[in-house]
Amino acid sequence: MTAPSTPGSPDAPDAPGWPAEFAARYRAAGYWTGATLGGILDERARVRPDAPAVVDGDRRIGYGELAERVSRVAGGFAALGIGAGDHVVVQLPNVAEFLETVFALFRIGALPVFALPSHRASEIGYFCEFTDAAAYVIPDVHEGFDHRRLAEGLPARVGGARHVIVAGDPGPYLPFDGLRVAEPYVGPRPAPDDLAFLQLSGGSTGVPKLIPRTHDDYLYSVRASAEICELGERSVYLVALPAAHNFPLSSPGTLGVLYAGGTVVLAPGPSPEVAFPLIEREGVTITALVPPLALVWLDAAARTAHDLSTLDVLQVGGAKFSAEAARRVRPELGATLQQVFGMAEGLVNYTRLNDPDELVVHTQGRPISPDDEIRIVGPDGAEVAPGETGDLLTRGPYTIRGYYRAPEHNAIAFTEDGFYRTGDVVRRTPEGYLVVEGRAKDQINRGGEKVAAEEVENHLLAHDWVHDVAVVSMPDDYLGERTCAFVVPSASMPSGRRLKLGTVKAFLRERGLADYKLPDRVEVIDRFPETGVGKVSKKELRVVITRTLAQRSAQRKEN
Ligand code: OOB
Repeated sequence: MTAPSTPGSPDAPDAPGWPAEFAARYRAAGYWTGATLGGILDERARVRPDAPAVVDGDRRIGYGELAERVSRVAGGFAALGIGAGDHVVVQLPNVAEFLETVFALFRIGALPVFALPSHRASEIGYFCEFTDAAAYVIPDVHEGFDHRRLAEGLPARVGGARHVIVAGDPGPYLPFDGLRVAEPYVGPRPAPDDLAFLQLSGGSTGVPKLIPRTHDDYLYSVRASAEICELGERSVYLVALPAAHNFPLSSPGTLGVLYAGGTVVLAPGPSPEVAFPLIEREGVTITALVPPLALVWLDAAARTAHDLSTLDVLQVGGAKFSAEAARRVRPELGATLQQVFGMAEGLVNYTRLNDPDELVVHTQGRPISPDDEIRIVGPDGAEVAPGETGDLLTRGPYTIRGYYRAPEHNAIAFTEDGFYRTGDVVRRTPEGYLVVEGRAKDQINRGGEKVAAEEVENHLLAHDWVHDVAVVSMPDDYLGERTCAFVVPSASMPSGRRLKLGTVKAFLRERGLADYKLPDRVEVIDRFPETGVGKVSKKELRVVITRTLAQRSAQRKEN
């Protein structure tokens, strides 16, 4: 065993790094260049200060102005006592303050913990507590939800978020604008091998896992992604998905576009009604969607009066995009499709822009880096024959070696020699492209939104009427998969009563679970089918629910 490298961060023991020999190799190969994510902006602000960096509604911010703002916001955070190595839970939608916050934290070496706007008290409370967050940054009201209300419970409950900072009307909290009045920050910068932020894992466990990424490793994936997507100063990227997600953040996303000197257009939502006018107005050249949204866009494109002709590239990823839908992209949207199969833990695969249609339609791309090591293994852990399907394991210059503060889980999720067990079932084509065939992890991929079955099950077990529960995926034409909760009722359930979907949802909402994790269906069952070794057979439950849905839909057609 070689000793892990020890990034300069005080958090290093919590976040296993790359062994020194690998780190040396990645540096020698020119992947890790010794720069930091904050440097992306500084460089552009120096070279082309007047070039447009960000568009948020009527707000247009050039590179020079963005860098200036970031420096002041960094000063504002520092004035609150937030410094290098501190964690800040960032739950902002697609607004300029998201970028200001993130770059300000990069500047001082504090770590954003990326939450999604849809997260609620259960998730946010956990992030604050687990990371001992020094601050929590939120919008006032977003999509009808008052985030200040969510913050109300936090400090008392978790004692973690010591400062709540609000973009918009602050209520009793600190106004984001108050950060801006500070003197520009002049303190030391983080080191390239320091942790840069914690990203959220889709996960398959009872509590979400946090992904520690360093400046060196993430910047490599951003730079290489920008090159693969041929980004340049003329690129205009529409952020339609939630900005904090790894796909729109770095594949190549916001960071890739800023690295290339292009323009980031922030869309308040991903619907065609919002996005199409922005594409026309701003001359958007590239954007990223999950498969269900891509379908909605394809349908809407046929009817739209908006000019979408500037759109060169449509990236689709996060969940499997069907070949039938993939084939429609060029004729119906006039854009080149790029399939993206990535994960916040690291590995990202892209189809390349000049690949033949066959590869673009039928595969999920190939890895970014020549040093992304891919192993496809069978149940015995041995590599399968070329072209056969198996579990995907990976190791490389931007794939983590362990989750944040999770030694026990890491022992399962990574092999001894540092390969990450992705939980994806894939095969590799003769050209070296991956095709995603399924999933081995206990997760529901609800149109790109990941739901860890165990997390939902744990919450449901707290319901009086629930004796046991198993959460599984069920097929869905639109989202690909939805969530079905099979429940074995407890003796406390009054006879003649039923556990209704509405009741279950209300219960989980009350417990502060994000909406996308709530089951779409509840099936009551006397006992669970079991595997040979007496475990709940989720495979069998998926067969049961698939059959039930097929019968229902046949009945509907008959009537
Ligand atoms: C992206 O990242 P996560 O962390 O939300 O989810 C990763 C998981 C993968 O392990 C896989 O199960 C699934 O999402 N997935 C796909 C896929 N892209 C992701 N499954 C089938 N086909 C695809 N094209 O989802 C993500 C991160 C960076 C770039 C793109 C997506």
